Amino acid sequence: MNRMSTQSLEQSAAAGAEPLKSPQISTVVRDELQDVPIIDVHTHLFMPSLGKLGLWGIDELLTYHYLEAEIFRFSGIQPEEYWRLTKREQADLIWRTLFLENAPISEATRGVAYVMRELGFEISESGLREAREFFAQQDLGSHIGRVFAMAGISEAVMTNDPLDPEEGSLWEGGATPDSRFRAVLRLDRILNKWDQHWQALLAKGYKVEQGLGGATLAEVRRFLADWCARMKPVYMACSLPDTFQFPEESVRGTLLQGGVIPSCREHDLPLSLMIGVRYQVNPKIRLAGDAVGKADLRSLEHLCAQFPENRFLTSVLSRENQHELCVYARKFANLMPFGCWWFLNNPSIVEEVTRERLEMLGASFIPQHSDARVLEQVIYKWRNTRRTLGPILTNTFQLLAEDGAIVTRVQIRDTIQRLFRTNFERFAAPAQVSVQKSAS
Ligand code: RAT
Ligand code: ZN
Repeated sequence: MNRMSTQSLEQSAAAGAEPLKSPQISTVVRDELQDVPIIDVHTHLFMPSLGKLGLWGIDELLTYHYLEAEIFRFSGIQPEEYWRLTKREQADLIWRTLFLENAPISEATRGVAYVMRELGFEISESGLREAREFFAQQDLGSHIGRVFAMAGISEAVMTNDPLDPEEGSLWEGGATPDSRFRAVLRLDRILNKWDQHWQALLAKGYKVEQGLGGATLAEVRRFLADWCARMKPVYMACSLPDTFQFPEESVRGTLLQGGVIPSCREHDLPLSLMIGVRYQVNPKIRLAGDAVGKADLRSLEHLCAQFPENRFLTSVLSRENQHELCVYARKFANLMPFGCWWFLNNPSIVEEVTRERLEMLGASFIPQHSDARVLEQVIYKWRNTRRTLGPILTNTFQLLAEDGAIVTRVQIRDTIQRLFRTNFERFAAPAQVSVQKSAS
């Protein structure tokens, strides 16, 4: 329950404007972090009308690829053998090995242990059985509402691939929107795997050529325009390898420059670049088989400088690239760093990266996204983010107070709102935000 509703607005405004003493700051930060309704700016969750694409429940939590990476380290099972098991058998094996025979101390296992506890189940043989019974009884629509409330998020931004045959046809059939979910036009198949996917565009009536000749770029823009109309995305997005370069004489370089970047301008959408994946260094373990590499962020410099009217949301996977990303954000206001992505989403690294960002950028970045693939993961991922960020923000405001500035609840609240909501809202849709402001 939001504490604001229990106080009169005048009282709370007056109370919020009082100078805080240094020891009060940690309580205020903790409360404000608890109250902010977070926009989760990048997930792999799906609204209910996208059917089976949306994963939820204990068997999905246990077979998350972050945990699959760990099962091969703790059990002697070979990948070929693991993939032959049913999902339930895989979940049984992971439960037994990573939770009962070993202490679940990694970030990914500790997260599941927390979700189990929050839902009232033990880490035991019977705990798994009871959790399965519980999930079998849930109605998805209301379960989503409860999970979002437990996580403290108001909206989850999805990852929507128009060329995924299952997903694409659901959208084409008119998937019912859900105000708790926002769409994102994900372009990996087009930008990274054009040779395997250009014919899917051709089959849908877009006159594209494999060699990008003729009207290909205009037709790619028409394809994107049609999907913007259908999905109403909040941004377009692509993950990119550590070897990513821009400008580059390559299919991706040409499609970016002549297709995607102008299309983002035309529809007034940011482009999200997630840079630094070394795809499939171990294909045998499937989704868990990607790794990380340090990227050359001059590509980002060139994009931001060459296209000042475009906006780039950016997450970089390598720890070594984080400082450089902050430096570029200081040079280019059309660059918005976001999240501690994938292998970075561990408290030790989130702490380091967030401190660096606060020191270099103030509150002008988006500290985290969940990347949740299974609904209930938002419960632990956002809890952990709040827990790690509380002391960092407290320290930031305590230093400010020690340096003689007046620190108030209002100031702390505004900062937290910026970090977890308004930086994204403004960056994703600056026109809408200014319309709302002038109307109020
Ligand atoms: O974190 C993950 O789950 C990765 O497998 C990727 O999906 C990554 O987040 C991405 O969006 O490409
Ligand atoms: Zn992701």
